[in-house]
Amino acid sequence: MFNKMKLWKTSKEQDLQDDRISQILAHPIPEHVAIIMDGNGRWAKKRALPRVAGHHEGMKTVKKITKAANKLGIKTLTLYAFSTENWKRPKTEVDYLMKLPEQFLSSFLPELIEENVKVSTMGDIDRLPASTRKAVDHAIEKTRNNDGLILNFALNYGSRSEIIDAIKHLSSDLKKGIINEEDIDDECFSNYLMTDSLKDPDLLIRTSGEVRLSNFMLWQLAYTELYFMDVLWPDFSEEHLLEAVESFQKRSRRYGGLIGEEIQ
Ligand code: V07
Repeated sequence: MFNKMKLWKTSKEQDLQDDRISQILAHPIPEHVAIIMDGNGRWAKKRALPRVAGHHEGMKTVKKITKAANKLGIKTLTLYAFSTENWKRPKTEVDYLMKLPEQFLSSFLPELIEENVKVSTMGDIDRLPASTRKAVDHAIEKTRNNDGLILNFALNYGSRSEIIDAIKHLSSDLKKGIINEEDIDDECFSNYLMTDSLKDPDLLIRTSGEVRLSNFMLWQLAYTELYFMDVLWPDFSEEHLLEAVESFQKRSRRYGGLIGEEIQ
């Protein structure tokens, strides 16, 4: 129990962590890491707290992991913050979730600007409450020219509807003669998705022990390394991120030259 509650590291522990990071930095880092941040409700339940307390703690973890990802030189961090399915939750919980982007940004935007982080979103954000949209649009605008870590929030996102929208848009472009049937291939189709400007994730992490994709980036995850962890999202720490990145590095070393050939 005491160990769990420890909030700081001794200088020896810090040195060990720094060595571990140096080792990691000596090998290829996944450029795009996507995370399904699961287990917030369960974290709260274990403590007899309301579910929203878990979401709030989860938001604090987002800040911590953004800093850690930036430190590692990860180029894009995509976080599944709100799915199209999440509207089915009780109204009080949805209302609380919709306030989290504002809360997060009111305390953290100056640091994001300072750290050269660029905020972006994917999903239908027009359906979010006006105040949430306003805060998110403001953050996107303020970080527009930053060229460091891309912090990409999936908000009101669902992968199947993303694919259907892409097909509708593509078939309309076909009818208009903007593209020809012969032009349609993986790359062409990818340009119609919400991730058109991003490379596909190299590593997907899902916390909380569920081994499912839950309608998240189905097209983009075709060749991604998947890493499922038992830890609940509010308990997810920099060490857990390092563990996932180390596992990614071991797997890519093992496949060696095969990536892009037989294995895929
Ligand atoms: C949300 C906290 C993390 C765990 C998962 C669910 C709850 C950060 C944001 C956010 C979104 C956009 C933005 C800045 C911050 C957020 C929602 C939920 C809806 F520009 N955390 N977080 N948004 N949770």
